Parts: sequence; C-alpha cells; structure tokens
Amino acid sequence: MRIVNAALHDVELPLVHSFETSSHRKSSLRHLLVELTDESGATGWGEIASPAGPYYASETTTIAWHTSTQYLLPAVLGAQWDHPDQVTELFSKVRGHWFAKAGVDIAAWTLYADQIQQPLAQALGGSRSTVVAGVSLGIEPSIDALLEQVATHVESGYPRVKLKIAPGWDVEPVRAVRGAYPDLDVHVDANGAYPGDAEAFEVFRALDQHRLTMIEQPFAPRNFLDSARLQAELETPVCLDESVETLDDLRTALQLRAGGVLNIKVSRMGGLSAARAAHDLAQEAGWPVWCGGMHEFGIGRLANVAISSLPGFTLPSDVSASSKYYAEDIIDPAVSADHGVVTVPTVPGLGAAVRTDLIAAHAARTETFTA
Ligand code: OSB
Ligand code: MG
Repeated sequence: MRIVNAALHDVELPLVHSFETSSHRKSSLRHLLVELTDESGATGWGEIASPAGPYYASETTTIAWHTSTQYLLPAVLGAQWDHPDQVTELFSKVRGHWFAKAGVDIAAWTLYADQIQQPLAQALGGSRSTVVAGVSLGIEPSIDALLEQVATHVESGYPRVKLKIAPGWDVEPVRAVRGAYPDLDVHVDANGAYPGDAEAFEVFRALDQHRLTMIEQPFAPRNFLDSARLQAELETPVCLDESVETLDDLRTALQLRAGGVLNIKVSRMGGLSAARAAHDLAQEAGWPVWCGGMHEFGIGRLANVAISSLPGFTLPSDVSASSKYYAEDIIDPAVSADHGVVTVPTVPGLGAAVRTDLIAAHAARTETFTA
C-alpha cells in the first residue's frame, strides 16, 4: 500500500457532562482526526486524542498538530507498506509523541483492515464478540453529586465504576460509594497526584480496606520504586497508567513488581501495534489488562473497542457509549452500550461510517498533504 494523500482535521466537540481530574476541569474537547488515502482511493481514519494541555502527558493538541504535520505525515506519505507495523517503523526515529503517533497508526490499521476485508478487531487478533465497559467518573463538587453520578451509571447497567481521586478527595468519597454499593466493582484513579510519602501511604492503606478492584497510578509517572513499595504492602492491586508509555517501561514495571494490573491506552502507547505488543507481554507475565480511554470521539473509541477484544483484556474497559460524552458523535452508528456491554463491530475496517459532514461542521482547521 502507498499513502498518496493525507489530511489532518482539528475538531472540537462539546461534552455532555464536564469532567474534572486531579489536574483540571473541561467542558469540550479538541481532537485531531487523521485521514490517510491510498492509491486506490481507500481511506483510513485515526484520532489523536491528546488532551489540550500537558497535564496527563507532556503532549498538547498544538504540539501534536506540529509533530504530525512536520514529522509523522511526511514520513508516511509516499512510502510503500504491507502491514501497519511497518508504518510505525517509518517514524520510529521520532522520540515520544505517543498520541500523535497513535492517530497515524490507527488510520493505517483501519485502512489495512478495510483492505483485507476484516473487522479491525479481527485484523488485530481479537477473539471477543462483545466487550464489557466501565465508566470513569470525575471529581464532583460534593459527595452527593458523586453519588448521583454513580447512581445514573449503575442504573444504566455499567458493572464497574472508576472514581478519580486526589489529595483531599479520596477516602471519604470511596467510603460513601462503598457504603451505598457494597458489591459494586469500584476502583480509583489518582492520575499520579500523590507524592510517595508516609501520608500518602496512610491514605492508600485506608483505601485498601474498601475492596477496590485496583488503585490506578497512585504516584508520578515512572515512580516505579514507590509503586513497588506500595504494592508490597497492599492487598489491592496497583494499576499502572501514565507510568507505562513504552514496552521497556512495562518490562521495568514487571521486573520491579510495581503493580499487578496494566491500563493499556492506545493513545498513551503510540497506537494499536504497541498496545497489542503490551497486551502480549503483560499476558505472558500474568498481569490482567484493560483498555483505558481519553474521552475519545468515535474513531478512537472504535479502536479501543477493537483492542479490548484481545483475550488478555479480562477487566472492564473505558469503552463506554459515545453518548456518555457526546450528544452527536462523528461516526455512524455511534458506540452504544447495552447494560455495560459493547458489541464489537463485524463489518470490515473501522466498524462504522465516518461523518465527514459533522467533522467539517466542527473543524477549526484542516490541512491536506500530497505525496
Ligand atoms: O487517567 O484514565 C485516565 C481521561 C483523561 C485523562 C486521563 C484519564 C481519563 C479517563 C477517561 O479516565 C476515561 C474514558 O475515556 O472513558
Ligand atoms: Mg488513568
């Protein structure tokens, strides 16, 4: 295959419910959509789901635009390839910039799946026909507001709820949710907001009493040593998110026993090829994995559904319905969940039509490139 045209669309969609993490609050999201066209005129779509600011990772939407237009798309345009793994090789000299790479990688995978006439999940080696979705709930202004959010999602049938925590918003909200839902699958995500000090260990020891499925990213990215020290003390598995950007990070985490569960994000790891390799390595080591999200629009969301169909994804993934985040999604049909279960698309390629009308209506800018 040879990519002869590429386009990058900078698209903003309003969120149905604003979302707060340990770092900030947001009410709309801007993602970059990658459109690759080969010499037969077939098109593959990808999504760069970088947050706007450098708080989850060091990338920003503006930096991802620069990386894509100056380095990634020029490396891909005109090159000959047979498999998407070769596409990521084309820009392997670029260090980091995983979100931007993931967008181009997803576009190559969807183009490839379309060409071999297989659903994306099957092209990746997925074996599930459905995936179980959990929801991720942000920090709310009060415990009552949080309990209301939990109730809404439990009533829709989602079997797992993840709560964002931060210093000052941890043991109390968990105690309240656990009190109201003694049997619910609940886990917490700190997004690295705690220092590895004695006070933080006290908080996690208290959380260890609440039968949480996991404690996600307690400490700063790559603070493997404190994470290992914590895991040695707790019953609750520690899950790594921000700490694992590369396979080498994962090897370090496994070797040091810095946790027991891996959150695989297609965006954080630079695409589907890398996500699949991380899945294989974690599975070999006996760590269960699940797919985390970055509030993706439909294209990235379908990539997450596809990777979640691999056999090692045994915990609920953040692949909730599009409607949890967006009134109108840029794919048709949108991703829907029935009592927390998402059906893996069986049509060849991405799994849904891309709504170019909606993309054009919401695009702040589009740039096109030719080989
Ligand atoms: O840590 O999982 C995270 C969103 C933005 C940044 C970090 C995270 C998240 C989520 C989103 O939790 C979950 C989703 O997309 O459903
Ligand atoms: Mg996380």
